[in-house]
Amino acid sequence: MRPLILALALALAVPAIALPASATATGPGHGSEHGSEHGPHRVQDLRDLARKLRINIGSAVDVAVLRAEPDYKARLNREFDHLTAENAMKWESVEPERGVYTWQDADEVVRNARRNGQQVRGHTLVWHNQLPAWLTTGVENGTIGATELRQILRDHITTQVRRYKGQVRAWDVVNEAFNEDGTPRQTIWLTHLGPGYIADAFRWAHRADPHAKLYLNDYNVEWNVPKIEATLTLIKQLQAQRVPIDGMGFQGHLGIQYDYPGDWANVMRRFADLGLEIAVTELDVRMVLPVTPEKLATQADYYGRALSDCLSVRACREFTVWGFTDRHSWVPGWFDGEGSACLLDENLAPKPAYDKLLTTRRVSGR
Ligand code: 9MR
Repeated sequence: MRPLILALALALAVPAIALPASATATGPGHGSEHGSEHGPHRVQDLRDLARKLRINIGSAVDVAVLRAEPDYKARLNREFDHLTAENAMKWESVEPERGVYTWQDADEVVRNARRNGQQVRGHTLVWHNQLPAWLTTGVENGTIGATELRQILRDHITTQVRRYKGQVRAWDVVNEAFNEDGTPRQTIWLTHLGPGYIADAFRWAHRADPHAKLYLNDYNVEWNVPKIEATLTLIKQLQAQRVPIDGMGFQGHLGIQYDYPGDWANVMRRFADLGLEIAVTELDVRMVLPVTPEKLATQADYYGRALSDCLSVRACREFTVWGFTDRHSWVPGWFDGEGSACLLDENLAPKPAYDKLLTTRRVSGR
């Protein structure tokens, strides 16, 4: 190849992966100079929206799909500026055998984010689900006692947070610590280490990456009063002990068969008033199948309200959905007869909820 042609080929190849796709999606064909909804000010996609709203808009990523489906990958990178590994950073994924670390999938998420100018939420360090069998069995049969378990948890947090130091913006340090009635969830952590495991986890994570934002994350905190109060009380206790906690994550697994959590913005504000950063970390809005235009309209309303609620609280700076296409969503596998929870359908066509988000604007105060 002659040098000029080689240089041209390189120039064409490199920016294609280095630039967010939205940056290349302007120009002829994408809006005219005449203004209106088709004009240059029209919001092009979710990344464009995120820039205009000055928040991050993210999605959970399924790494196997990221590798296997180019249209999924292209769309993810075009629409989102923040990523969460749906499963790849969970303990059973990164250390399936004791001392044997399998970072490939988690690395892939971080690498994809670096190449596409996306930030990362690390999910999750301390949880009761998706623990490796060697750990749960060892605790059950007594071969792993409390002292060793504490050491194992400390090593896990330190190793994982250090590995991604400077590359993970925010960590879900402790996930789903409470029951629906506000009592602490009886996990192996609480049972064997006592309630101090939460403060320990935040301190260990902070030592491993002092700049990462450290979050408590949970579901139903959008509306469930006992859970809200218990979580607020815990955070105040942690702050009184100078535990480095930075944020509260609201998962936001909603369904249109239930009322929209109308008090959500106020709840976010109560956490923000404690000085915390706020994130919507796992939003999806499921419905009882079959899909109808009416249900899609209601779903669009829920997505739009969730974004508006986040925007109405200055501290809310990340809005992440738990998957962006109905082709790959956890919902049908978990809720019999329910589905269609995402912004795009199986063919990656935008649903009304997607269009609703694009038209959402900032409210006063930000
Ligand atoms: O979406 C995840 C699904 O693929 C897993 O099978 C499941 C196992 O527990 O976890 C799902 O993600 C959960 C997240 O990690 C924590 N909040 C609830 C999410 C949906 O169950």
